[in-house]
Amino acid sequence: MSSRRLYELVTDDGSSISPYVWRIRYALAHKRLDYKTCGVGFSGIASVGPGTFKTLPVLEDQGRWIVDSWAIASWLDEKYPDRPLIFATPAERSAMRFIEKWLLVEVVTKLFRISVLDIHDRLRPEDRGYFRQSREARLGHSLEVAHDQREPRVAPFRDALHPMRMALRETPFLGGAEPGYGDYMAIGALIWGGTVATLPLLDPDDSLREWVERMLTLPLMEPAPLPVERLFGR
Ligand SMILES: N[C@@H](CCC(=O)N[C@@H](CS)C(=O)NCC(=O)O)C(=O)O
Repeated sequence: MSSRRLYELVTDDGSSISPYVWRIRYALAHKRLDYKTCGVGFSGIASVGPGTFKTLPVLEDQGRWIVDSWAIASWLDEKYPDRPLIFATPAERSAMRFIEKWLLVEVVTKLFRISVLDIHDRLRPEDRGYFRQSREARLGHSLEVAHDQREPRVAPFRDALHPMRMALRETPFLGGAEPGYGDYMAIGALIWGGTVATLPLLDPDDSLREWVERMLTLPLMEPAPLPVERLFGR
């Protein structure tokens, strides 16, 4: 039985909803490492491990505690160099850091504004007050105002994904012939959005659909993290 544990952010019904956790779930599958998951709400983060962590994911592996998805991905390669590498070269690692920042600014932030009330409504009751207060401070207005403004924000979110559509015309994955950490980060954001959003985030005819289907049905990731219809509306 695995002693490796991934602490992940969960909703009231136990769904895993952090984009940062999803990329690590894919990264662990890439490394062919088994693990158990421990679902935590926002108010439970302070009780994980030594009690000093502020965010999830956190990985506990053979007595070591690692916080932050980038640190976890880097550590997995360092600790398990004989398994498939997440960052095969320093140049790939740097390029992935750029994609991570691009996704944060162009994709995660846009998804957050579209679905922030939907996230709130899915949280455990004890997490909702903290989430509302911290996210309203970040937004500068209420979650309800963000919700009312969400529909015109969907088209700019879809447009932001265009560099991915262009790259995926040339290769089946952002990583080329095989999926890589760029794919894991990107699909992680879409799984998070698709799990919580109460409107279809992507057009059913979006050319990204084939890649989304490939990423959601990777044999390494069984069962599929999300039904593809959750993202496309049909
Ligand atoms: N840079 C961190 C970001 C992780 C992060 O922001 N996680 C969120 C959940 S999606 C979190 O734990 N937030 C805690 C809070 O807002 O109190 C990483 O890559 O792991």
